[in-house]
Amino acid sequence: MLIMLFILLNVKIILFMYNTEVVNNNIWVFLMSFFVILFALACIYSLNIKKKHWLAFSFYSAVSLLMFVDVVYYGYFNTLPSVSLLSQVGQVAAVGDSIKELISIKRLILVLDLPLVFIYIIRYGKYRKKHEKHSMNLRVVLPVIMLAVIAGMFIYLRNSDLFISVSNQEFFMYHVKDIKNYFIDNEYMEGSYRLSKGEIEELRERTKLTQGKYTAVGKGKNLIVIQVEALQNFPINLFYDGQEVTPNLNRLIKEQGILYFNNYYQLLGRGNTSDAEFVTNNSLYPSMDEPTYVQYESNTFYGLPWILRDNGYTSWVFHGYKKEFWNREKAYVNQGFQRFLSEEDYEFTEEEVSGFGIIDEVFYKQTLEYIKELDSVDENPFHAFIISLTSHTPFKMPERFQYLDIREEYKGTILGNYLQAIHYADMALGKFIENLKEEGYYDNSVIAIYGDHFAISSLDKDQKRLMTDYLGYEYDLDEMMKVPLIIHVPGLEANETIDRIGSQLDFLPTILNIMGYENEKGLMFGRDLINYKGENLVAPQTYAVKGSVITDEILIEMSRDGVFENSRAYNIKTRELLDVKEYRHLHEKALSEINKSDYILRTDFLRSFK
Ligand code: GP9
Ligand code: MN
Repeated sequence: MLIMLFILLNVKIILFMYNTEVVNNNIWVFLMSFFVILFALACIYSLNIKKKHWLAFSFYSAVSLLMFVDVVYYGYFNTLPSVSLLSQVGQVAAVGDSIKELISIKRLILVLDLPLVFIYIIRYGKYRKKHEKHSMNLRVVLPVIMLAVIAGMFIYLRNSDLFISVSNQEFFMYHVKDIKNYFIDNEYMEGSYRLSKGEIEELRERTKLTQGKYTAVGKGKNLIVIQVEALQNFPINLFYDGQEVTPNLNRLIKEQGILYFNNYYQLLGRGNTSDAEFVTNNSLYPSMDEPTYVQYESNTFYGLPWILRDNGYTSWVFHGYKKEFWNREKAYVNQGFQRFLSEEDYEFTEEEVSGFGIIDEVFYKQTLEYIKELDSVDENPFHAFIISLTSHTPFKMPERFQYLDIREEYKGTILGNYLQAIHYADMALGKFIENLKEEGYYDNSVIAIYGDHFAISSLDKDQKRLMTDYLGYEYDLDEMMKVPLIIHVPGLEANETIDRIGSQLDFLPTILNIMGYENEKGLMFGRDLINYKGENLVAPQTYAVKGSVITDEILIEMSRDGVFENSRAYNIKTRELLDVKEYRHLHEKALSEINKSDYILRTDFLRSFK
């Protein structure tokens, strides 16, 4: 029976490696898993207990289930999960639809056999035991030999440059390392990484408001920021069989007073939508341990809501879903929002719900009423941060909200569904902007609209193929992570498309320049995309592993195994592959920026910063 489990587990190692796209040092990765399993089963075999078949089955089930969780998580985030995420399991039910999409047979197969093995053990477990009467010596010697082999391999890897690569990819080593980091990393970080005086000064300089193009054009105006769920850049100006996918946004982009940033990227950590919010409002990198709103709920922040409040504004946030989700309700307090209008503040019928929550049309309509209330708080301008929801993965809109004619071949595909969903989101947003105009808010408010993150993954082979076929060019990480940023500035006599590279990290300095307010008590890692003269970079940590970089010219996709030399670099415009070694300085710059920002979060630096 143990032999059967041993064989099955080896098959599962291969499935795990396939699903998690192990690309480097495969033999080492396999051998390590192989010997750890052999060691565990040998230990069980050597025990002198009656129910050892159940112990073996428990081990087998635990490994199978964890592998399954790993590959499902990998399917979405392109990285293995960390134990620190256990605090987030409560959110699983809410994202049920998204998870269902990920449970394909190539992943499910890791656990499908468990009931069969269970039945097999009930029937034959006891019987097999009689045949396992080997000598005591063998029982002891076998685990000891295995342990020696594992120790030997470990020491060899430790002393070679294979260690990082293998430990980032191999099932057991990854989880042991992750648990170790979880318990002792904090101490390590605080003790060993410090921001030097020079670095703090450089950040302080970076954070200052300098007079430049469009500075303070929006001063004294309201600020309405709309974060649109899963709005990518590719649907902008796209026609599907002659049908305009986002007609309202396209029309808006052409109006006077519009700045359209068409090379703008998402920058997420573990908290998806909520990290897009966090990064946008604070110009700090998101945490990679837990959603930033959870891990640093009670830190001191000095982002957009606080800065505007210090300039007389009242700052409210609106989102049509449960207030506890992503820990928003608690986190918003230290983010600086004075009131959070969540699902419970909206009225809706069952018909007015799609997928995740209240449909955008109903949400925006009632939000407008709340905005009137916000406007009447005092004579000063207001700040409204609005987070939409309907265009959420898997984008399955009820028939009554599907307005596009989708060709048979795309019906039911993620692209077909997404086009319908984003078309609906655009329609609802268009109505909202019309209503803002009617109520007189359009002319006295700066309005910023951007997407929180991607909708269709270039890391999923099927989705990548579908998108590449449809778009007619390779759908790669750069197109996947690109979201539009559109800023309407009343009184601005220009219409400009700004195509320099930037990300959500750059939103705060960019909008502060337009609004004309200085960040006096915080630090910002982003750049004002209108005035910054130097070379900007985008340093993602999810979907592309930490250490990846995007600049105006190139994209470095850090290797899955964490070894820089194994990474891929290509020219964004020509797609020509480049020698990654030439770009180490960019990679190091990205790491250093992330680490500095991380230090600020971990030490709650802004609490005592002056
Ligand atoms: C839920 C919404 C969706 O409130 O923000 O979150 P996501 O699943 O995109 O992170
Ligand atoms: Mn989202």
